[in-house]
Amino acid sequence: MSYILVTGGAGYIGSHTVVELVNNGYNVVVVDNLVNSSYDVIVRIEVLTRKQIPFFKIDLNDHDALDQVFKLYPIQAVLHFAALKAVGESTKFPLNYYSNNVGGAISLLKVMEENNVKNIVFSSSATVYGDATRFENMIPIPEHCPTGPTNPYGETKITIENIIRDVYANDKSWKCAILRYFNPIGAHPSGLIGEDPLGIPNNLLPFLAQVAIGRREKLSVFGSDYNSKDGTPIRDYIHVIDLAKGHIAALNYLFNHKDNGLCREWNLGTGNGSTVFEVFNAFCEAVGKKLPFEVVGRRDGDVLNLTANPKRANTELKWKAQLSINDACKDLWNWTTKNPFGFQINNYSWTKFDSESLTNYDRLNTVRTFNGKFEVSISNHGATIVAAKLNGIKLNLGFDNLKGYLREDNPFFGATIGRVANRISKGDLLINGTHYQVGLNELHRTSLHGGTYGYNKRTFLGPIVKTNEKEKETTMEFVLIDLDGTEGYPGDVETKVIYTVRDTGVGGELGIEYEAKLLEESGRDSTAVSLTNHSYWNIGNQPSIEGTHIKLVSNKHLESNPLDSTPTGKIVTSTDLDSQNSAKLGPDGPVFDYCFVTKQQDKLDTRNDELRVVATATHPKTRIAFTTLTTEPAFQFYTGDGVDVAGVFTKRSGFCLEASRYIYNPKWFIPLNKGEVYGSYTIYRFE
Ligand code: UPG
Repeated sequence: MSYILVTGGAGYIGSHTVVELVNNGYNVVVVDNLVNSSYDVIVRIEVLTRKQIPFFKIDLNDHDALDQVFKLYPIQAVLHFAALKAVGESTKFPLNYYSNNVGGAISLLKVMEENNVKNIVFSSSATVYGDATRFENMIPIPEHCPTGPTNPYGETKITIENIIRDVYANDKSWKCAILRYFNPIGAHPSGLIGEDPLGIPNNLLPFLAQVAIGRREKLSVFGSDYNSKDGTPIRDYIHVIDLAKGHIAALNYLFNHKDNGLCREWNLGTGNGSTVFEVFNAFCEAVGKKLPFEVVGRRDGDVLNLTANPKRANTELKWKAQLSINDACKDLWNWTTKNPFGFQINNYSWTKFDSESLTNYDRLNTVRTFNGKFEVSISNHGATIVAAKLNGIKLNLGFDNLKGYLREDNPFFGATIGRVANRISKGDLLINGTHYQVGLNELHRTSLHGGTYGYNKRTFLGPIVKTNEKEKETTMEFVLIDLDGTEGYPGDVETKVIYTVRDTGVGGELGIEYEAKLLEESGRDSTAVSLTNHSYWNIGNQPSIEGTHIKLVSNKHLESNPLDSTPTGKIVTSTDLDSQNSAKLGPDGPVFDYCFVTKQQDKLDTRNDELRVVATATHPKTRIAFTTLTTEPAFQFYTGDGVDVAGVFTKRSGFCLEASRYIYNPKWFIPLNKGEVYGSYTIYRFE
């Protein structure tokens, strides 16, 4: 297995290229120093591509750290994006630009040479041409146009080009593609990744997007006295997806160039020039309103026309830009409305959850409500609720790190339970007339909580974090692709777990939405899905649940088979609840481990059903009121009598209220068929 190393893969163009690489079957490893980008970009690429992306926070000038990556992964080629890129800033901090861009490139090339990796695609810029209108007949600009950058940023780009040319001149086995980008715009059509400039944007479209979303007052048009049809300068705007595809074309060109090395420059542009007003109008159309602007004086260093002649790339790389400015404006507006503040979310943070791992696949993701009272931490491992706290009081049982969750005696603390929650007698699952043997993991030959390798043991992708200030809520969306045959379950299933941390004024609440679909690719017509969360709650701020008052909405529960706790098919009345359906939990009893039913199980997606209170609990010591609301027809109430986590937790240190489906029985089971959606919504509220 070989890898493409992408430097600056968390940046604007780098991230879109990583997606294209993965879509084209390449394995990718990303290094980025994150000075001008965010790790959340990588998380979103993972969700978008459904693949884990190895990532290293490394500065290219750190030779040894970079070398380590080459030692860990068999690198076949490098796509080098990492650089500082603001023209204006480069004139103020030229040394930073030279040391970061030129120094970083030298360090990278050295490490490549030492590791005998000699394929590179370099991210250059049309800025190397400077003002091409100083020559006759050089618009549209061909690659042979003399270069002559007009700012330190441009100088760094031409210097790196020269270094690469010298490296090749000395060793003709190198294969080097130098790509000169014109003006990249737009975003990924999914709205998951896009440009997220820090501070005040320098470039036209990012600035306009901030005007449209209300972060800036109006656009300043830098001069309307140029010699163009409307007086504004002309640029060759290219959709970032087209640009990303140009890198795949260049990479394939290098790989297909078998006999000897090469070093060659290619322009990546559309060949069409557009004025500032033309782009402005296209964006206003995408937004659906006229945006405010003012014509001001010319900007220093701006030139009349930078339009590419892209013929060399068209013929040699067999690549041609396909998307229009209108496409780019639509995608940019989609990205902006979905992420008004880009990747910056103040009440979200993450730390590594697996301290021994080199990668960041296992993280602990924490969101705090705007009122600061309620905080929830979720791990990628099992999309597990690791900690929930109200005013600093811990409300659930859990461990501090991944190791705890991997313990044999971990009783599913806080985990997402799937593919089918609870027990399946003999692991015999009957779906539309076909029997499936699913993973057995209990003494009495039952399948419990998805078997030995249930959802609780998987690393989920995500979270995609979004915040909605008006609703005072922040969501974390996790995704898992559960492959056909895992633990005996048929079909590839995509499961989304969306946690919402919401401010309720006096306290906070945690919403859990489940959504699952059978993926077409797996070629199966139906499967089984039944999801829940296995949190153990303790609202008394003490080791035991003793003293908790609990009141349930129903006293009817499924009768369970005394041998293996699977349902007999009958519904019976609880003998442990009083006439109000309530109970006071003592040190040893009453013991509950029943699936209480509140309504008929009659649909696969309950999310549009009424969100009903199914249980309330209070504790005299903390006076915390804990309410469970759900759209689901049942919930397992378990007083945790089987908990025995040696040295950490004993029986009755937490209780479970797992909103769910009825425990599996062919009598009432509803399969998930192709094209259908499984869904549910549950809220745990603490006040
Ligand atoms: N413009 C405005 N108002 C703004 C920003 C820009 O009128 O607030 C105009 C600007 O005068 C220019 C056009 O919009 O005519 C495009 O400007 P901008 O988006 O800043 O791009 P360029 O100045 O063309 O530079 C970009 C990159 C640079 C790259 C170059 C290659 O910033 O790194 O080398 O494109 O063409």
